[in-house]
Amino acid sequence: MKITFAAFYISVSNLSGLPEESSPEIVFAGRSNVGKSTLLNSLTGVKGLAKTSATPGKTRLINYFNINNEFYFVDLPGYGYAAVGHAEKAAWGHLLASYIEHRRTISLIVLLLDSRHPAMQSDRAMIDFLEFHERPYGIVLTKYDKLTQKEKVQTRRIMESCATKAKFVVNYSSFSGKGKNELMAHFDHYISQ
Ligand SMILES: Nc1nc2c(ncn2[C@@H]2O[C@H](COP(=O)(O)OP(=O)(O)O)[C@@H](O)[C@H]2O)c(=O)[nH]1
Ligand SMILES: [Mg+2]
Repeated sequence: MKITFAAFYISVSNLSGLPEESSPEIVFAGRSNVGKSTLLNSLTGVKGLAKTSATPGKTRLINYFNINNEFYFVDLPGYGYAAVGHAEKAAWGHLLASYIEHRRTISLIVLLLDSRHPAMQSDRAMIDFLEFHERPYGIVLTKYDKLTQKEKVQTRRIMESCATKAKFVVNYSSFSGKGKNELMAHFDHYISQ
C-alpha cells in the first residue's frame, strides 16, 4: 500500500459524533506518549498531521484521518495517563471500550507498545480486552531504536507469552523508518479484503 493522500477529517468526543459506518477503519491505540502521533506522521509522510506533544494525556478526542479517500486512520486518545482524574479516566475508558467493542467498520486495531516496557498493566488490560472481544489486532513496538540487544530479546519473549492472538508484531522506529514497509504490508491485507 502507498499513501498518496492523507488529511485530517474530524474529531469526535463521544460516540454519537462518530461518522457513518461506511469506510474501513484502521485504529491506533496505546498509552499516552507511546509515540502514536509520531507514527501517524511518519506513516503518512505528513509532518504535523497528528500533533505530537511533549505533554502527554492532553488529547481526549477520537481523531479521524482520511487516507487515499479509501479508508480512515483513527487515532484514539492515549490511555494510562496518571494525571487524569478518576472520573474522567472512567468516562474515557468507557468510550474507548464501547467504540472498540461495537464499531463494525474497524478492520484492524494497531496497538502501540513502548518497546522498552511493553506490557505494563494498562497494556495488558487492553490486550485482554481485544482478545476477549475477538477484535483483529496487531502490535507495533515503538521506539525500537532505544533498545539494547538484551532488551530486544526480553521484549520478544514477553510478546510471545502475552499477546497470543496478535496478527503481527512489528518492531518500529519512527526515527529510522524501521518497520514502516512491514506495517504497511499488513495494512494491505486488512483494507483489500
Ligand atoms: N527514540 C524514539 N523516540 C520516539 C519515537 N517515536 C516517538 N518518539 C518520541 O516519543 C515522544 C512521544 O511521542 P508522541 O508521538 O507525541 O506520542 P503520543 O502521545 O503517543 O502521540 C516524543 O518525544 C517523540 O519524539 C521513536 O521511534 N524513537
Ligand atoms: Mg498523540
